[in-house]
Amino acid sequence: MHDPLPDSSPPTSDGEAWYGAAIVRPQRPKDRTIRLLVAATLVPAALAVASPASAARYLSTGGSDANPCTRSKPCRSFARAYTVAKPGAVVYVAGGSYPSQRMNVRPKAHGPKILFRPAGKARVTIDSIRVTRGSYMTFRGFRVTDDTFNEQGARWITYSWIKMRQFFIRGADHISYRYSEVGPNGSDDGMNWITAPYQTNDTPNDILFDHVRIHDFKKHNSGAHVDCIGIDDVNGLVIQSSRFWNCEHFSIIFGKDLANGRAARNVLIQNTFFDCCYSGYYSLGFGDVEGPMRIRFNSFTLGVGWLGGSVRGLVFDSNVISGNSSANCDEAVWRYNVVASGSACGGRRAATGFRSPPRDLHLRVGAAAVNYGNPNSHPRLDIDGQRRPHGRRPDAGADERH
Ligand SMILES: [Ca+2]
Ligand SMILES: [Ca+2]
Repeated sequence: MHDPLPDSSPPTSDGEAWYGAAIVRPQRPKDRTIRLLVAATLVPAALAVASPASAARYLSTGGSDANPCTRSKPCRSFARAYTVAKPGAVVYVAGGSYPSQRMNVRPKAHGPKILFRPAGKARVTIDSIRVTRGSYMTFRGFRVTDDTFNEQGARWITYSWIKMRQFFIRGADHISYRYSEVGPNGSDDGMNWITAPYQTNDTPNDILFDHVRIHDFKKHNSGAHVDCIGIDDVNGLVIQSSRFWNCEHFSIIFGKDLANGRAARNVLIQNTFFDCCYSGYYSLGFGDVEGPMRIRFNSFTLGVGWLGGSVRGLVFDSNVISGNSSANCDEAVWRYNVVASGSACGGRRAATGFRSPPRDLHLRVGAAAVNYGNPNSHPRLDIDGQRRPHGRRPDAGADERH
């Protein structure tokens, strides 16, 4: 019922269309963060030309880690290339299929990040990327067959334009996923997780998902509970301009880490389409939340629900939600929300005005959400990268109608 998945080929300079093609009209990058992203990917290349200190390195499936990772003598493993590369270097990866890459390396003390990318338009497939220890690295434009796994020794890692099956963030800090795609899961009922490593207090800090598509986390075996993401112990998490669909139970379940008792705090979720679910009841399920958690300018095809834990500091601001229970009104601060059925908790009761749900949650002409969003505080851009507000006030939901 959704658009075909995008081509997994490495992105071109017009990569924005790769993300946008299936769900939104392609937009030029207008967002400052996107411009910075583009700048960040260009700067290392410029340095590589200008300065031998950040000379390019090369990898190929036929290379050897006894080599210096030069063009004529390429290396074989990502870890070896990282070790010999200087901050800001580009590592060009020749086409082909690479086995799992474990980064257990001496971390660089500072950036700019070392960029791993396909050489030219090569197609590069990697079984998995596991960062056990390492810092300041960007993986860009690869297909990862299995997972990307950030362990507690991982710092300042970016995944950009990566198509993968699953991700794990377990105690790692400063981890970004941008313009990437996650899913579908496999027959083992796997799901994505953000929390401390097993039986530790090592909270993951400063995590970003920006323009990420997470979908098709299904239950394959009876009795399994499968969500698109499980989030327990995390401090500092932003999920924005992203899209969830075909999650079995919930899009996101917030809970408490069983070992250390900590839950999510300092969370912002904005400009995201949540289409939910196969057999679950809620887009967002709140088991435990320490807060603050701000959920603003999102569009939901299903409601949100409390699961019986301790939930504090939750604000719902300027969302469009298909249904909501009046019992939720006292559990959070609600303002400027549009709710189609049930209680809007002081907001507006009206049809969602979605253009073509579940696939397309942009707003129709005349939708009640148009010009109903919070006029005093809002994201500068919408899910499409279009400016807010358009007209006299911002629109509720992820889409600002232009
Ligand atoms: Ca508006
Ligand atoms: Ca828009």
